[in-house]
Amino acid sequence: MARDVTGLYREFGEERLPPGQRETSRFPVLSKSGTPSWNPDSWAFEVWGAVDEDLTFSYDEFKDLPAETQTQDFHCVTGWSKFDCEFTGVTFPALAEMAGVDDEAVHVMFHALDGYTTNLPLEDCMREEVMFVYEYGGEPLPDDHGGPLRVVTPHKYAYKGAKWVSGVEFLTEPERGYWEKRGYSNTADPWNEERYS
Ligand SMILES: Nc1nc2c(c(=O)[nH]1)N[C@H]1C(S)=C(S)[C@@H](COP(=O)(O)O)O[C@H]1N2
Ligand SMILES: [Mo]
Repeated sequence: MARDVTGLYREFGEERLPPGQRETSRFPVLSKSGTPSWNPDSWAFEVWGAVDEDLTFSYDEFKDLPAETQTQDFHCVTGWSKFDCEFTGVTFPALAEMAGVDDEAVHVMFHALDGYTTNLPLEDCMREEVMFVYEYGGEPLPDDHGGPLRVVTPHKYAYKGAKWVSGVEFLTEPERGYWEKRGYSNTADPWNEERYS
């Protein structure tokens, strides 16, 4: 059973569709460069930085972790939103619990196979809706949408969700990721239209 978290907009605004967004039933692909290839035998996902224990998972190991399925909305900073996406994966708080986050950790950097990075304050990550996703609609996540593993951040514009995520770094100081260094908003609240900075 999917957990429906599409009501989270009530924390941020009156309307489910954030201002300036248009609803689409398509699922467009947006990437800074092409879709990187990955080898299921050597692919690894790593957790490091301000944690008790660095972690490494193979694809099979990651898929054996306790998972859940959520129905979420998806908001792209370029103006389209897709409602009711069904994502399966591991929640950020569950992963943080496994690693044991240090008291000094305040920020998170997500790293991806295409060289992309994106950052969020730790408290914006410690939400059940922030997930490491490997299935979309009950099928393996398509490569164009970030397969084998991507992050989703339904309370933020989607550039905060790294496709092809290869690692999570816990930081003791804020840092900026790829688009955050290039003029996209560091905070990215769709209901406050924090698109550019
Ligand atoms: N690794 C990586 N993740 C990324 C990007 C990227 O270029 N590389 N683009 C971001 C942007 S700007 C958006 S809008 C979403 C798009 O996700 P989609 O292609 O599944 O729609 O992925 C985000 N995550
Ligand atoms: Mo985007």
